Amino acid sequence: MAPSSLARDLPIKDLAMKDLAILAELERKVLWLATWTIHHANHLRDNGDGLKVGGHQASSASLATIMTALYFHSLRPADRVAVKPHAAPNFHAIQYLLGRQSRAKLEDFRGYKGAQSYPSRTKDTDDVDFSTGSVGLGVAQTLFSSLAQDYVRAHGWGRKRPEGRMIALLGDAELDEGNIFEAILEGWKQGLRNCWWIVDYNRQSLDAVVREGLWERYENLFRNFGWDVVVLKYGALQQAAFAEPGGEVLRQWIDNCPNQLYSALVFQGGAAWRKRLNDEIGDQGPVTRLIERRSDDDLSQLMNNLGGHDLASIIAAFDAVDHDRPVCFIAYTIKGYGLPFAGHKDNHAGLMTPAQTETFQRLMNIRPGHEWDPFEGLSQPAENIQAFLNSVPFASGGERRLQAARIAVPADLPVPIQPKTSTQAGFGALLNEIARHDTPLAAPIVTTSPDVTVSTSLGSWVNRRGLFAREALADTFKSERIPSTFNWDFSPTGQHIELGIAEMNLFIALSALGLSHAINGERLLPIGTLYDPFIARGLDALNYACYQDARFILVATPSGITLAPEGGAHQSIAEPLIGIAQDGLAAFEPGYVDELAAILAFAFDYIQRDAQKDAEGEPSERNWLRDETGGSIYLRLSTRPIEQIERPMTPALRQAIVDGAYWLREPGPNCQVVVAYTGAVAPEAIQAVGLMAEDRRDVGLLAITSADRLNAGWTAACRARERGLVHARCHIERLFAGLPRHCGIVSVLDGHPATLAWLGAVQGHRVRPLGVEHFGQTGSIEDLYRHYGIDAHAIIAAAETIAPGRPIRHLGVV
Ligand SMILES: Cc1ncc(C[n+]2csc(CCOP(=O)(O)OP(=O)(O)O)c2C)c(N)n1
Ligand SMILES: [Mg+2]
Repeated sequence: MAPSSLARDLPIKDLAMKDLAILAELERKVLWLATWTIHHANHLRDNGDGLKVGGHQASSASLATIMTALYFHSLRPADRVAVKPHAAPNFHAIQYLLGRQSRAKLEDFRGYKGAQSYPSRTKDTDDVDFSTGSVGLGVAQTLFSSLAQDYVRAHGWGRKRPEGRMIALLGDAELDEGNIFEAILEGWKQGLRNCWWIVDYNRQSLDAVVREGLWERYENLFRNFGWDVVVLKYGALQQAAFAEPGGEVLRQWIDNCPNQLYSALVFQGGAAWRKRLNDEIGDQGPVTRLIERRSDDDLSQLMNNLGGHDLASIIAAFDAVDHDRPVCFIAYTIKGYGLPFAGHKDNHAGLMTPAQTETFQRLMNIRPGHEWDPFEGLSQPAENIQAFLNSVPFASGGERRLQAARIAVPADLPVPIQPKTSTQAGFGALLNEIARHDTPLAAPIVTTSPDVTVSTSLGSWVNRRGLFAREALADTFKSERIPSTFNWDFSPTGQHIELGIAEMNLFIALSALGLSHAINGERLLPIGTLYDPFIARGLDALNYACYQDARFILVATPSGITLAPEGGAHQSIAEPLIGIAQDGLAAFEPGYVDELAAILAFAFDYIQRDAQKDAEGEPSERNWLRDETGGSIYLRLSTRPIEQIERPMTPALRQAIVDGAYWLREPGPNCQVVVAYTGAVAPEAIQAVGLMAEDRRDVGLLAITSADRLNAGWTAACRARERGLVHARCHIERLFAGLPRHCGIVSVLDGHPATLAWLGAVQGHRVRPLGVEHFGQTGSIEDLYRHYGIDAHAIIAAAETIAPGRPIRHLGVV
C-alpha cells in the first residue's frame, strides 16, 4: 500500500533550477568530504593505536542529501538542529563549505582536539547546536528546546528574534529508544510547535535490517500525537518511471519488497536488480520494456532513487510546511548511498578500502592532492558556488550561539528557619520566600518536576507563581470552591512546568531550559525536583545535559534510607557517588537549612558562570575548583526534621559551606578521632562525638556539605603540585592541616560509604567509612540507622576500633 502523504506532488517554491543544480553539486561535495574525512582518519593519519572509525561512512552517506537540502536551503539562522551521531562527518563537511570549520580540524577528525566523532556543543568549534551520541537524547532535546522557546516567548522575552524550528535528524533504529516516545507524549500534553523530526529511514540499524512496515507504525503513532507526517518514499526518477506504461507494477513491486531484499539488491547492483525484477514481474508486458529500456547502471540508479536521496522531493517537502505544528518526515534512504557497500547489512562499521576510495575519488573527479579543495571536482564555476554559499540563509545571521547577561544574586537568601525542620522543608521555604517578591532573581526562575511537585516541597512556590501553559487554564477545584492546599492555575506567565512522571523528560527539559541563554539569548534559572533514587532512571539524560553544558539546579529529595517507612525501592544509595563522579555537576548534601540557604545562593550564581579560559577551565588557586567555569548543581536533600543550629552566617562559614566542609567542633591538638559526616545523620554524629568526648581526646566533628567539591579540590591540588605548584592547597588539606597523624577518621553518611572513604588519603589517616551498601527496607529511622550501622552506636564502635584506647564508656548507652 502506498504511503498516504507522499510529498511527490508538492511544488518547489522559490527554487530556480540553477540553484537545484548547485545543490546537487554540494550534495556530491558533502558526500565526498565526509568520505574523505573518514578515510583520512583511518588510513592517512597514523594514530598509532590501531583504532579504526566505525559507524560513520555508511551512516553519513545515508543523510548526505537530506543534510544538503536542510543546511544549504531550508534552515534559517534561528533554527537548531540535533544531528544524528554518525552523520557528524556530514555536519563538519557542511560547516567547512560554509567557512565555519577548518581543514585542520577535519584532518584531525576523531583525533586529539580535532572535529568530534559525534557532534558536540562543547568540544566542537563549528557551532554544533545540540550534542548527540547516546542515541535518542538529541532527538528529545529538540522537542524540549521548542517548549523552552515557547516558555521564553510567552514570558515576553526574546521576541525580537524570529522563532526557530527545532529539528532532529534521527536514525530509524534510534526510534527504539523509549525516551523518544516519552518525549512525544509530553510534547503532546504541552502543545508542541516548531519541531521537525526527519527520520533517516534506511531500514538498517547497527547489526541488522529493521522490521517490515515500521514506517506505518511511526506514521500512526505520530499522527495520534498531533504531528503531521510526510513520507518521502520515491525520488523523481522513480516517480517518472511509475508514470511510464507498466510503472504501476514496478511501484507495487517496490512497495511489497521486503527491506532485507531491497538492501541486498542495492548492494548487488544493476544486474541483480534486472534478474530479480525479470524473475518476479518481467513477463507482464509494459513493465518488461520499462526494465529493458534501462542499462544496468540506469536500473541501479532508478532503484536507489528513494525519496531521501532526491533533492527536489526533499526540498519540496520542506518548503511545503506552512504551519507550526510538529512534523515527522519519514525519508526513505539507503545506508551507504553512493558507496561500494550501499545497502549491505553489515555496513554500519564499514570502511572503504584505500583502493575503493581511489575509485570513488576518480568517480568524483577529485585530483590527487586536491582532496580538501572545496570546489574540486564540481562542474560549475567556483565563483557561482561560492556566491551561492555566501547567500545560504542559515549562515547569514551572524553568531548563532547567543549570550545573556548574568542575573545578580544576593549573597543572602533570607528564610525563616523552624527550630526543628528538614532540608527539604527548608528548600520549600526558601523558594516560597523568593516567590513572594518580584525581584530580578525571581523572574527567570523556572521550576519543573516529574509529577512530584508537591511531594518535593514546590507547592508553595507554585501557589504563588502558577503553572506554565501557552493557554490559560483555571483550576476547576478553585472555581468550584472546593478547598485545596494548592492552586493549580495554568497561564502563559506561570513559572512551573508540570511534567509527566518520566525522569528522562525532566533531565532533557532541564537540558533545554538550561541552554536558553545560548539558544534564545534569554537566561533562565531552571530548578528541577525529583526523588533522589530516580536520578538513576534518567541518568543518561542527566549526563547528556551536563555534557552539553546546560545549566540548572537539580533538587533531589527525599534521599537515602532516612526515607525510612518508604522502603528499599525509594531509598537511594549510590547517588552521592554519582554526585562525585558526574562531570559538570557540583553536588551538595547539606545537613542544616542555613547551609542550604548559603548553597542555594551560590548555586544561582554558579549556574550562570562561564569563564572559559580554555576548554577545561582554570582552577581557582584558593580551593582548586573550577569555580569560574561554573556548571550545574545537585542538591541532595532529606525529609528528616532535625534540630537546627542557631548561629550567625559569617562570610567565613558561608565560604566553607560552599567549599564543602567546616568544623562543627574544632579538633584539639591531640585529636584522636574525627567524625566526618554528611547530611541527615548530623544528629547521630553530634551525639556520638558528645558521648565519646570523655574517653577520646580532642575529638573533631567535621560537617561535610559537599563530598564532591572537597574531592575535586583535592584531586586538582595534587595535580597542581605534581606540575610544580608546590604551594597548592585545597580546602580539605587546610582543614586537616592541624590533625595529628595518629588520629582516626570515622566518616558517615546516608549513602554509599565510598563517598567519604577517600578522606584518609588526604593526609594519611586511617578511616572507617560508615554508610549504606545494601538495599534499604521499611522501618523507622532509628531501626534502619541501627541496622545499616550509621547510628551513634556504630560511629562510637568504629571510633573505638580505629582509635584504640580505653573503652568508650557510653558505647553501651546508645
Ligand atoms: C544509547 C545508545 N545505545 C547504543 C548505541 C550504539 N549505536 C550507535 S548507532 C546505532 C544504530 C543506529 O541505527 P540507526 O539509528 O538506524 O542509524 P543509521 O542506520 O543511520 O546508522 C547503535 C546501536 C548508542 N550510540 N547509543
Ligand atoms: Mg538506520
